[in-house]
Amino acid sequence: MRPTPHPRDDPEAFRRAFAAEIAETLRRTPRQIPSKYLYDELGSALFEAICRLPWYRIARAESSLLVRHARDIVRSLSRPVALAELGCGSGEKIALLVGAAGEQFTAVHLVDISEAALDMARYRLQAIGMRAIVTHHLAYEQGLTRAVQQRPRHGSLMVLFLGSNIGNFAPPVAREFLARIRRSLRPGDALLLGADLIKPEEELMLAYDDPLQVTAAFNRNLLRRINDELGGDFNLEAFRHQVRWNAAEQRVEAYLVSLRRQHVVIADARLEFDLDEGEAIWTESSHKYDAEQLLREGLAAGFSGGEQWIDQDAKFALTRFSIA
Ligand code: AVI
Repeated sequence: MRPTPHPRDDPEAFRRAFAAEIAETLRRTPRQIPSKYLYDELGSALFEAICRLPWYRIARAESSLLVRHARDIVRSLSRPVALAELGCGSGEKIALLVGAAGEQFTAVHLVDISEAALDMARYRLQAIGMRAIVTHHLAYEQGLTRAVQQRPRHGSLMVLFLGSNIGNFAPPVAREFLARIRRSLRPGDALLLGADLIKPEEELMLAYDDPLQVTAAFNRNLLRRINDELGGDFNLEAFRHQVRWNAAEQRVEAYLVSLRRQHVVIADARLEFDLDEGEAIWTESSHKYDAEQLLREGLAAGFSGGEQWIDQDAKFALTRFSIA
């Protein structure tokens, strides 16, 4: 995966990469917009709101597992322990783990593409007395490389990849990503993976098509973003948010469905196309796993074993993969 330049580092390069990518994905059948573009400033705020919705249980289930099992999660790691979270966001989860583990961590590496998120995460960890905090304003893989290069010479490193972010990767990409993490670690290290599990379709529909329509706004914001940043002329009112459970692929798929026949122009992507009434643009996939399947994925990626903590009610699993 080639990383997209970050808008703050080089806005022009980011705009060009964004335009080129959607010019290609919107020509596919079905038309698509990559889900990574959901997270501009407004999209990230809407996602934070989603995490507080009663129907979207991932964030709350994961936080309570982290607090409840923090000591067990770190117990078998070789001392001293350093942590590295890929996609730390505002640092809420790593701070919960650090606070509940009753452990002095040698360093905490925070990786995120949002500088604002990194500032917030640093502040949160400092507030609970953590001193050795290293921030990496980078995409996951580059941040992982940097954290591994700077890890303390002794002891272990536990990488955290939480929030079911793994679910937004297509399975082959997820597999390669786990293997990539494994290759950067050494015996005694671990990966803590948070992943949402398969659950009844009605629960998934409520989680991804909530009655307050926050998720619909999060999805439609993609079109607003394309209009603002790439000279698009999407009429936001002419699209509705739709989610489908694809049982064969074990994923929730999100779409923006055109409510009528319409013509769309995206000036900066040099793209014009017609949408039929009912035609859908595919914007996101959230893959759901089986708990045993997660363990198998970890073994296939080269980890030697996995221990799991599961919220059976919310159906969410934390898995710590180890390396013997
Ligand atoms: C960030 N990611 C794991 C979320 C998910 O569940 O796929 C994004 C999301 N999309 C709609 N609601 C939440």
